[in-house]
Amino acid sequence: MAVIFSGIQPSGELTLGNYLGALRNFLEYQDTDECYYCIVNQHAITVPQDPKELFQNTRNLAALYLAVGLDPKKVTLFVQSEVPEHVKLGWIMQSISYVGELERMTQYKDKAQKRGESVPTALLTYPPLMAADILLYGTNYVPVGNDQKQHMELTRILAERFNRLFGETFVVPDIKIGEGGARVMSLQEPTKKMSKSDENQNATIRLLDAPDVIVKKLKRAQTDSDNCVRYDKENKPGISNLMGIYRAITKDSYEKIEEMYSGKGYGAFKGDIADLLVDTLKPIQDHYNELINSPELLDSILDEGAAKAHAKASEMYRKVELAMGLCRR
Ligand code: AQP
Repeated sequence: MAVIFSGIQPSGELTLGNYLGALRNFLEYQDTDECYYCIVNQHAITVPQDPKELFQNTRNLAALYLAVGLDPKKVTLFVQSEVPEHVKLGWIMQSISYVGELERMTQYKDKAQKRGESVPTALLTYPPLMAADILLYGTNYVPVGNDQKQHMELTRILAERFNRLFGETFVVPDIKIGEGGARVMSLQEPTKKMSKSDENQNATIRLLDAPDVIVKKLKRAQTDSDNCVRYDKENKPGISNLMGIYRAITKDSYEKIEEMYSGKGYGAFKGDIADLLVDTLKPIQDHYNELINSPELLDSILDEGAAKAHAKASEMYRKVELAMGLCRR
């Protein structure tokens, strides 16, 4: 039985990218493996958050984890800030990380650029905290979207570095990018990834978007002018992104999609993707609405999850303290 860990930030309403790249793939492991799924609220504060929104988004994300089908009897679902070992090990991971390697992270460069002069230090030290999240549980596999590949490589480097410096302590984890988990791109700027914190509402499909909103956003999605459904990421990024979404849901090959829409134009294709998304998201939305109205149930699941995660994480943290001499006895 492998140990699986992954997390999502409660930094806004989840997108189709979060679903296809991460959340959907979490389900694959719950029947066979030891799974830890985390709401990484301490990562969310690496950029400014409104406290009331963060509080609400944390609960909403817990409800969404369950709404897609995660079973709290099978997986450990918890909030990062409720298990103090995450930041404790995060600090230790910072002590073995180099500023240069953190500055090279694409996510840091992208997000720092948007903050001008006021770049929070935590934005730079996000990857050591992510490494801590993963390494605390003896994780073998981390199901994430392809955008997290660089952070995962750094996690592996930090685990190996620690083991070399202080003796064999951490399992060196592998990334698992699910089928169809390739990057989902913005509907408005298809060379940029779809992100839940994007302020342009037309750029993202949100998991809780109403059917008419999904139809409208797809109609407005950027494409090119030749009206031919053909996969060409380089020259036709908009339609290729929509084809990627279609393929991730139906599992149809690009060749098959091209054949099906030959001579039909973008309008028909966009209409069919809208229908497909509405049908895919409807059961998740219905289940979500039930759960979000059951606060006591959500709290008891998260309380139990935090207790289980803490028990496991504190064992690993103790090993780390002993290995580093960071204790009296
Ligand atoms: N566009 C995407 N395509 C595929 N996978 C994606 N993920 C995010 N966007 C896409 C995957 O979703 C998981 C959750 O990521 P996160 O919330 O920890 O941070 P993120 O990658 O920075 O996601 P966002 O939506 O872009 O959040 P913000 O806007 O707050 O930074 C990860 O597994 C990620 O790979």
